[in-house]
Amino acid sequence: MNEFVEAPAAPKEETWQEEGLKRRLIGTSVPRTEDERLLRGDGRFTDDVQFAHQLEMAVGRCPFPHARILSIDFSKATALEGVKHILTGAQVRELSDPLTVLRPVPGAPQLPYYALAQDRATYEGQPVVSVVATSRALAEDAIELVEIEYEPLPHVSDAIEALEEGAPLLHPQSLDSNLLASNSDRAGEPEARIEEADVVIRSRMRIGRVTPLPMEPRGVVAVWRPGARELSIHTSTQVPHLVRKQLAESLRLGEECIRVSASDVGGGFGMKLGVYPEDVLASLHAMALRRPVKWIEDRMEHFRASTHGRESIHDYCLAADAEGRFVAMTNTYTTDIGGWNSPFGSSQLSSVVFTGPYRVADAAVERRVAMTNKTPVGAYRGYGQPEVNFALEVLVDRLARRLGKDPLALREMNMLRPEDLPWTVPSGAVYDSGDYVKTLHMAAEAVDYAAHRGRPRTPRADGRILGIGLSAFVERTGYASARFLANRGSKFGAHESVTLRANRSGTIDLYTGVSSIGQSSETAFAQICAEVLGVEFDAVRVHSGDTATSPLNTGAFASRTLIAAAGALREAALPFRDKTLRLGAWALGIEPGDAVIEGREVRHRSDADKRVALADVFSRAILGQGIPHDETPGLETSAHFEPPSAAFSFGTAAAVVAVDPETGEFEVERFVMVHDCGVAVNPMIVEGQVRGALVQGLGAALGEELRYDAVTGQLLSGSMLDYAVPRAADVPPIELLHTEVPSPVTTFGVRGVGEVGTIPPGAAIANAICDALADHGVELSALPVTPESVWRALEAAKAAKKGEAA
Ligand code: SMO
Repeated sequence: MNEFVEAPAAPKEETWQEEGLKRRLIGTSVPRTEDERLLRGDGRFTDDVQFAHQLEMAVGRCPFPHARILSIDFSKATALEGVKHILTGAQVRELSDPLTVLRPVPGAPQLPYYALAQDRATYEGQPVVSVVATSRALAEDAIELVEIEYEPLPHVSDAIEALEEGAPLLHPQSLDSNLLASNSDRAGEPEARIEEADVVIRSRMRIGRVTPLPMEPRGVVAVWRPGARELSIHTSTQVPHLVRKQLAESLRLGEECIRVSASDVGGGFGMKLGVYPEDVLASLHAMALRRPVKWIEDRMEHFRASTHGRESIHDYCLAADAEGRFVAMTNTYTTDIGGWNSPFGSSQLSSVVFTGPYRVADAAVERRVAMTNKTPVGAYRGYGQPEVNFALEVLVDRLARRLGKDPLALREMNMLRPEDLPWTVPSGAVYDSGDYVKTLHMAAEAVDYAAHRGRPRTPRADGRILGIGLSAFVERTGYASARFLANRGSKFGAHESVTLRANRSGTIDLYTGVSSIGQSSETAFAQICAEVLGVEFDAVRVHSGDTATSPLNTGAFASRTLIAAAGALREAALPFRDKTLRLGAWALGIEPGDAVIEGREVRHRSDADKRVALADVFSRAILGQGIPHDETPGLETSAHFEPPSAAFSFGTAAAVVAVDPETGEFEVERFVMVHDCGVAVNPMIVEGQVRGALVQGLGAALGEELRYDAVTGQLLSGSMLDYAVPRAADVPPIELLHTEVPSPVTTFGVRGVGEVGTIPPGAAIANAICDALADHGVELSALPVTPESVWRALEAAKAAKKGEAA
């Protein structure tokens, strides 16, 4: 059992009544504040930021998966007119320190990942040289003229092979194998239970490598004012304050010298979590040249230069008694982290939720982090949770077939009940609350599961067989306490923070370090703030993602922003409200207890004639005029809030798939998602978040995959021509249903919702296909699921049957 246990779920205080909140805005589909500017083309993305005298950077990248750099000759490039500055690995080493990791893998050494490769590059796409010129095109021309002599070295692309004896070593100076680290968690005696079990299902499940693929690629504009000692960075990031910290470390500057701002961010999905080599390079060039330097990642670069996601191999064991009761579960998994430790490190969430929504007391998990000669893998929406959901939920159906049980009944029998919660899983995480079985039944009902189970699996007129698949999940949203993170070496906290400031126009400025990445935090924060203050929604203006104006915070990831920010908003708004009431009451000559804020006024609770405009009250505070003698001037509050624990969202998805038993072709005819994010602050935003993530989950389930050539180690699907991201017409119809069990560990009972949709699609679809083809004996063990993989599984099943017959 892990010694670092999260705080157990505390009983929820009755926030609503206690504070006289009316639930006027929380729970309402207020139109998004962000849409006005985005739909008018008035968004401001990194490439929209322009400075006078700005120069542009291009990066030369290693074309091999693994190579020694013998020499770099840039004399021809320097001679090109318009070329201003060139950096190579040797200079970078003199001027900066290696990139740091925000969440190091416990037990892993710090690898010397410099912004440019030193003597060796360990993945295709690793930056080797950077050039700044008067235009991007010129900088790219100059890169072509840099002569780099490489000696290609033996490489390893497969994570399992990388851990075998004799595999080429990636970082012999720091590691004597390609195992970066391994960690395990356990509870009870799973091995003994497996010995005694009636049925044991063991399988290797493979999750393909994918790319998060935000619409806006990465980008950075660096401006250095030497006289002011101020480095100003505009960048497309989820975590401005964390990028500032990491840049300070690599550039050997004090944090006070760096300002990081993100305006609109065109999607992050986990990939924009922390500093990348190009951020350091643009800064070094800007500091050397004393001119603004911009770098915008192009789409071809993006496929190699930005972190990938998911690739992992899970060796699961699921043991049950004859009735189908789970008696033990183990998962030993290898996760591929690529050629260097990524800025965010490798996910631990596969280890946290590997037992899913099930009651299993004897369980063990082991994570092995393997290094391969491929682009580093980092966080990607759901970050470890879609991976184990696929593996476990496919095996639950396999167990049902083995036992001749109904997959729905098997799940229901094993699911944790509301009264079992809070429930501590082997990693020490605590599932806070929820009704898992209810979502299972809702999903089954929505797809008419009962009628389907009674029907024989015969082909329809079009030759296709219908199957139904379920996938149930529990998702960690938010983080456990800072104490929990500290014990695992994390370099960030678990809190969120806001500052509220009154304006003389009777409005409120709200400052947050959370950047606006499409999650609609500007709208949701204004809703909560206005709700607590009693003002109108549009009286609150949210200012996002600038380290110079916002209190220190954590950032937008791990479905965590609202989990923590809801508390910070409440704790900043309550004293703000109280002071407004005191000053308003003083102006009206009434008792503060009789004053209320309504719309743009402070009024007497029952005497409508006694009213004063908020603009007047706020002006008094700002000027220090016309306020009680014992009050200080000013009206501004800040709060930092850390929830006692993470909140776990949950739900069930169901897919109806029609499969051709000859060709393996299939179509997802229906896809139902039932989920619970606790109290929905804005149901329309929730729906948008779930749909968006479902599309990413469906993409990874149905065809997206970054494949590397087995011989050359080169990325084969590294462009939009080769990478099968779904288009609108490829997405099956999606039906959404919700339940609303408030979380006892968060303010207002919210749970996170940004990532949940990525989790269940793979297993639901694979299970539906295996259900349709159950009479053929087809089993699936890998993502993505494609007509080819189904056809191969059909052929394998045929061959196995023939073997049995012979
Ligand atoms: S994968 Mo996320 O942005 O924590």
